[in-house]
Amino acid sequence: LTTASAALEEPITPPVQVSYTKLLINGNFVDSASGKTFPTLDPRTGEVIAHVAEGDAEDIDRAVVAARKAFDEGPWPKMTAYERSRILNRFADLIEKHNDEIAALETWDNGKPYEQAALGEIPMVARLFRYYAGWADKIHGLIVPADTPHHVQVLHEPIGVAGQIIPWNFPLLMFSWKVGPALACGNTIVLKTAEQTPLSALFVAKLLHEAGLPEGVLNVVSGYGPTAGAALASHMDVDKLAFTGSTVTGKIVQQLASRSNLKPVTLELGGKSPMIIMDDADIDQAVELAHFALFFNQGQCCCAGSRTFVHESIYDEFVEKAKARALKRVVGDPFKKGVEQGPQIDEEQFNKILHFIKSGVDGGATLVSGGERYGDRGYFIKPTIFSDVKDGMEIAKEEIFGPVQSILKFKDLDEVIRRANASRYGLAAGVFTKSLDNANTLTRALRVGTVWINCFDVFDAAIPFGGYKMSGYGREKGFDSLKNYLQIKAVVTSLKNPAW
Ligand code: TXE
Repeated sequence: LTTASAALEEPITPPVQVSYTKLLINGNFVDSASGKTFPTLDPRTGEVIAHVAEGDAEDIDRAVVAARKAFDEGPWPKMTAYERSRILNRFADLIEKHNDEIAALETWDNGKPYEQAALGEIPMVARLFRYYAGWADKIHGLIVPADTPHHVQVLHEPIGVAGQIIPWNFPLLMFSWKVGPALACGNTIVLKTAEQTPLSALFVAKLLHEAGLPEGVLNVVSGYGPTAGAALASHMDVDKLAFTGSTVTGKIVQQLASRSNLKPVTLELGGKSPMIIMDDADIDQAVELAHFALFFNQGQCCCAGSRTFVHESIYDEFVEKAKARALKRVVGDPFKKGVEQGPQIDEEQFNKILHFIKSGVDGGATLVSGGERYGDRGYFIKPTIFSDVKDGMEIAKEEIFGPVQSILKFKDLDEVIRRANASRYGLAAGVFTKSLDNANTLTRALRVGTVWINCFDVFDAAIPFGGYKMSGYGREKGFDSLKNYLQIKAVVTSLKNPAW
């Protein structure tokens, strides 16, 4: 069960320096109130990249005070929408200018392949800010007809100070999904990054200020969840909370929000997304797509196609080909050209994944490839495949969040619909078929926020993304995301002369 490798020799020196490690509060980089720092690690080796200021409740409070002032006194919410739009566009220009540097920082802190960051994610971040720059001056209310002699306006106003908590799997992309729409609507923000990946957000937040963002509008606090994150979720002066992370923590932040000031919450949580391969599929293409759906980003995607359902008539051939593809997957130093898979984010996730692999073996699934760590340092795991996976097994129910593909067999459409929906999650699904009828039936029957037909992981700035069931609620990206950051005010004016 060996794996193609780009050999883990000495790690390549990242072509970037760490410039910012302090908290960004009110437009300035400052130490944490406690003076404490925490290390952020290189997942290739487990070595320290930098020590970063560790924010906690007191720093969150300082950041909220700054965001509150910037909201209440302006100029940000009072500026013309066009001027806000121009600042967001200038920010997108600066991201493009620094694309490779930002990508290197992201790879260093997160472990994702540099090519993926430089050619895919960072350009998408710039695109997303342009998309929301385009919305800034097109957010407007309504005039609605009433039964009585009144002139009725519905105003769409910014919601106020937004608290945003993001994870480590796509640090800057998650930054953009949260910050883009919130700024376009005229809100101010306190953002808490994930403790594993604090670096890239600090770098781009500086660029956003260079683009003309007034001080206090975006405050970035690095720190841990139970301290800084919990303080943000329970702060009485935060008007809205947006969270991406695990379902367990999503429940906690929702409770904190309701126990404090009832701030509205949107949650983007875990998943166990089905990837359904019908019997009419081109097997080679299906294998490649299902491989991508699961292994992309080291398997660390909330929407990973982590239950590969394959029709019984093509099952054996599919498993053989999936194995061949997994064995060819190039694992190694993510800065090296051609590397498809870098390390997992940290030791905790690494151990969690190895636990699930053991559980798959103990539970009776057939280990087809991988199944162990790769190399002898850092957090690399061999691309792993299980066949003969049954619905009741832990690996078929829980979010593994790693490079572990579970292949399940099905007989007919009704059966696969029932089994695909028998999950407490409902984030996404993939469907691979040449039949329009199969595609239409599955699309309507699957209880998920996104259905990808003959594709997977297509993330356009304009396409809404979010979950059904315990994958959360609210949508990010697209027009729908703006609704998370707007208040609605009805203005009813008595008409003196209704006829006119
Ligand atoms: O998540 P957490 P973790 C899933 C995935 C992964 C698992 C655990 O299955 O293996 O979650 O990862 C902050 N109050 N996803 O532990 O805890 C935390 O600091 C407020 C899916 O990293 O949810 C970080 O900023 N905030 C996922 C963020 O929450 C708290 C992406 C996410 O951390 C907090 C990541 C608290 N009490 C993991 N505790 C996706 N949906 O894409 C933690 N945080």
